[in-house]
Amino acid sequence: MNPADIAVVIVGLGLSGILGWFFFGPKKAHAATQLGNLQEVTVTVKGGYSPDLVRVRQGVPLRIVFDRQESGECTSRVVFPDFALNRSLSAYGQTTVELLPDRAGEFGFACGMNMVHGRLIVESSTNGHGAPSATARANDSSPSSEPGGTNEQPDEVRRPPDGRTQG
Ligand SMILES: [Cu+2]
Repeated sequence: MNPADIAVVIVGLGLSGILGWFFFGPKKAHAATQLGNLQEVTVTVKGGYSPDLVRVRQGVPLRIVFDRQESGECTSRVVFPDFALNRSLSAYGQTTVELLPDRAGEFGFACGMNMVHGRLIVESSTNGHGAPSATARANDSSPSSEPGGTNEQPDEVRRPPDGRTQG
């Protein structure tokens, strides 16, 4: 074997490694960006969802901006069955979808025909012994300075009625 042959073998091995990783390696989930008491991710819609695997935190309102770079019927709708959410996506535009991932686990989403798919991986916010995340606590003043104010957040904390009067 001369050096050129050895180089060819090494390149070949490297290429097979890359191909093997590409097809059989672990799929890397894209983590949503944490913005205080909100997490956001942009998903490009073009023949599929990119990223199609999104890692989010449990209990933090999630905003998904679907950037749809195509027209046509297939991806004109996105459906999150587990969140009872069904939204039409405008062609060549961005559509914002908001939901609260209140349960940990994996939840699929798909086009209206259930042909193209993506998944949300909701990670439990409590690791082990239930300490609430420090960032969520620090941002107690929720950033509700948006015009319109159509944020739907289940933030009503009911206090038990005060049954006692002072006498
Ligand atoms: Cu479709």
